[in-house]
Amino acid sequence: MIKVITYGTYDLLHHGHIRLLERAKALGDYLIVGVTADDFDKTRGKINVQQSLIERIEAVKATGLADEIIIEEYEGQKIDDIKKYDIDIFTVGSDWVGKFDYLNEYCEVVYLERTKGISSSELREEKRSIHLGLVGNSSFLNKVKDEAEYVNGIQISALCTDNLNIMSDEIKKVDFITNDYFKLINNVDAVYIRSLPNMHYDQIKYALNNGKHVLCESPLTLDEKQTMELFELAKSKNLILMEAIKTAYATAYRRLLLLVKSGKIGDIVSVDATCTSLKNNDNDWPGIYEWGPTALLPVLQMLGSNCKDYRIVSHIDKNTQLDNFTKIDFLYEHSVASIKVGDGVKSEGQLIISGTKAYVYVPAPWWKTDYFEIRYENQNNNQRYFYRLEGEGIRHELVSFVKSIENNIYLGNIDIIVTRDITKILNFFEKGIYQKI
Ligand code: C2G
Repeated sequence: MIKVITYGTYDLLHHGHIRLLERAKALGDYLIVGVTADDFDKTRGKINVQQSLIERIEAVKATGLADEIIIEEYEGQKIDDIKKYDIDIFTVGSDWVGKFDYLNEYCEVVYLERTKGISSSELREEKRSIHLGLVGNSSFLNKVKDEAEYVNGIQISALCTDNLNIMSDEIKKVDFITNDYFKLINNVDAVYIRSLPNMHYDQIKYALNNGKHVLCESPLTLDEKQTMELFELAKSKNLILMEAIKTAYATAYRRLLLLVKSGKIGDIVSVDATCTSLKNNDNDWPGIYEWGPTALLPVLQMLGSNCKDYRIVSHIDKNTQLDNFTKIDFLYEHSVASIKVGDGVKSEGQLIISGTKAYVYVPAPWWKTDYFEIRYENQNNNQRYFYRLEGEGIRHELVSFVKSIENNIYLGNIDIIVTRDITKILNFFEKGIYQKI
């Protein structure tokens, strides 16, 4: 019996895929199809896959061409599979010609002519393209513009800023540039807001009242009630309101969150996150807004919202009278947490999650990490995880925003309760409920 194997994402299955599978099947007597896992696709740069792994497996199964379906999860798995399944022929489309010659050492390699005129990415692009407007005075908008180039279904078509001189030449090519937010709103389908936190509430409310989806940097607002009011408004208008914290969309961070919540390190007893930078420009907002939401993310996503007590201590800059370093301690029923954040003090930007069986160590800068370790008492059992991260998570965040709009359901990685609690904690700050040193 001649056994054939082939691999693919098989997103939005089309006749090009089916022709490949038919010809692969004809090469032998038994065909195994390896369908790529979501994380594996992300690490190899395919971030726009529309369908889940299960949907893609079901579609391949429905063709009736595969005698067996497996999941491709890591680089190099093909060699393991060829040995494990005693494969005679590996085949793939001619768009990969040459890339898998190394498999000749293990089996015959056959490249089949790719079917012209059809591809999953073209099918994805055919979906309505969402016109996104960027709002704010931060050079970070240049990064968002660059990242959007990797995302199917969205195009940056407008910019609202008072600070055009720090914007890139690329971003200045957009169709519509203004410093008038209300004019911008009439020219887009959705907005990405990175303005001062105290402007968010009014800007989000106006956008939603004009039928626009919103992706807004955290904190969404500075008042818990306002945050919940905006989510209600978005829901009533069938619009997407999504908080932007790019770390939540970094593959490594997502995986460590899932591992920890699955009990991998036992009961979580402590979460300790540090994020600091030295002011890259004279923000006239409290330093806690720069890093507070990011540092709060693992605390709230791992320990939840039933914190019994907080202690907020801030180091105040003598000149600006603003906090340039803040430490917040949290007391939960059976755990503690602490965050140290600052936009005027340097410290070790690591994340440590302490558990009853092991602990997670994420090296600095943990908030854009592609790597973490799970460390045990017996160091021989330590495990290292690596997930390539392109673009600090911004492109994945934009993909999530687009998918939410296209599917008309919130598919973001940050629960509304977490967004609410970030607002609540920062509101303590707004009200001055913190100790100054
Ligand atoms: N294909 C084809 N004709 C097309 C599109 C795709 O013959 N018009 C083939 C591809 O060459 C591949 C298979 O169909 O052999 C699945 O294509 P994709 O889902 O795009 O997956 P891809 O990333 O190309 O998978 O490691 C090998 C890769 O996983 C191949």
